[in-house]
Amino acid sequence: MRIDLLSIFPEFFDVLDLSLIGRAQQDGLLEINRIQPRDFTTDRHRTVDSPPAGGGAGMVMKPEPIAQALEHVLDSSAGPGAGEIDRSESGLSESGPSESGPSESGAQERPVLIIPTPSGELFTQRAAEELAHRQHLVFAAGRFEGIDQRVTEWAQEHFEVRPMSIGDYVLNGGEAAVVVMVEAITRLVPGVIGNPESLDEESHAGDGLLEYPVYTKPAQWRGHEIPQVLLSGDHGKIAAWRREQQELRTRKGRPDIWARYVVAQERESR
Ligand code: 6GU
Repeated sequence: MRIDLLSIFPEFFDVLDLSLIGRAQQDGLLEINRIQPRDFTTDRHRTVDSPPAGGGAGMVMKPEPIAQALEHVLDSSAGPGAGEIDRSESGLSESGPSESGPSESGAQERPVLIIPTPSGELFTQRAAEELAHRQHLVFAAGRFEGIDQRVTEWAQEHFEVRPMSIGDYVLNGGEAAVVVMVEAITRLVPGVIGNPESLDEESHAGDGLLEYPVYTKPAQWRGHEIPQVLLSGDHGKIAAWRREQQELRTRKGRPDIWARYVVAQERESR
């Protein structure tokens, strides 16, 4: 998987060189590039921002440096023989494993351009799973009050554009959200995580329930005990207890997820 990260603070993404994602880059499973939009300015101050049209507080990111940075990404992703931009329909519908990789014609699928913004579609585990199947992701992080809206319109000619939010709160810029999304997506890419079975049991995976509590030795610790069932060796009982804990946690902590789960269960039993 190739990932390009546009930001006026490219060092923000140095954390992606650590741990599992760093290892995956070394192993050639991931290629992560950082692009500085200031490198595509022509004035002495390398200006990337300008006051909002119509007035108001703060500054807006100018469209041209970002568009040129994105064109640079497109130029460097055009494979051998790819003389022009692929305008095929690939990637317009929900993506899946069948749509990833070069299409039957040999044409490259359109890259996905994710624009982090609190006004975007909510980034969920489902979105992460979908994006983990794609060949090429580009993230364009804005600072200030955001990026000139015309970048989003223009970019649709070349990318599958997805404005996305990681939750209902406001960050100073898109960079922290990009780190969150890249981590959630890349850990689903085959080979990035050593033991893929651990992915099945996590919160928000499969049926959407929160994960069960975990314990390790010693059996007694500062007056707190491991639940007896986990020491019983009875795998059926252990599985039932874990399921019960998942349901308890979800019902108490996330009534929104619980309501969806109950509806899905009722539908299944009909
Ligand atoms: Cl993706 N960007 C910014 N700036 N703030 C956010 C966000 C993204 N998601 C939630 N808050």
